Amino acid sequence: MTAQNSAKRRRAFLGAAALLLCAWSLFCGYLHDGAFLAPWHDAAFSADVDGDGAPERVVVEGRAARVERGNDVLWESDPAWLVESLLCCDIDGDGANDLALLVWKRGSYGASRPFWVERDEPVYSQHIFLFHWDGGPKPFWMSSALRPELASWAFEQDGTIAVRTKAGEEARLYWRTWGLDFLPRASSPL
Ligand SMILES: [Ca+2]
Ligand SMILES: [Ca+2]
Repeated sequence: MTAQNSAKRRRAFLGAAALLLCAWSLFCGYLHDGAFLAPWHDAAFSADVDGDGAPERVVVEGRAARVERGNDVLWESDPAWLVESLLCCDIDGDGANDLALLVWKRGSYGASRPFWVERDEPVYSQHIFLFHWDGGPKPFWMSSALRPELASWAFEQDGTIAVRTKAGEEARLYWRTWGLDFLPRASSPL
C-alpha cells in the first residue's frame, strides 16, 4: 500500500467517524428534547376552571399548558414537563372541575423518591397529573409512569376517561377511592 493510499484511507475513516459522531449528537439531541415521544398537537378550549361561572381559556401550545383569563396568564405548567394533552373536567366526582394533564417527564418520581430507589430514571415516561383549582392549581394525584402508555384520551359523560393505548386498545380510566385506575374489562362500558 502506498503512502498516498494510506492517507486516503485515514481521511475516509476520519470522515466516517465524524459523520457518525454528528448523527449520534443529533439523535441524542432529539432524545433530550423528547422529539420522538409523541405526536404533539396544540389545542385551546374554554372551560370554567375555577368554578366562578365564567370560562377561562385553557391552552396547550409548544408542549406546555397554561390557563388564561383575558390577557392574564393564571397558570403555566412546569417547564420540566412536556404536556401532551390537558382535560378540564370533574374527574373525582366532587362537583368541581379538575385539570388533568397527560405529561412526559424524566424519571418516575418528583423531588422525593422511595429510599430504596438510588437514582431516578433518566428517560422520559408518561404520567397523569391531577389538580384541584383553589386560588390556583393544587396537585392532588400524580401517577407513576403509565403502563400501558396512552395515545389519546377523552372525558366521558359517565365520569370516566376513555383512553386508547399506543397498542390501539380501548379502555376506561375511573376515579377509585384514591387515584385513577383502569376499569375491569368485564365492567367496561365499551
Ligand atoms: Ca371561571
Ligand atoms: Ca373534581
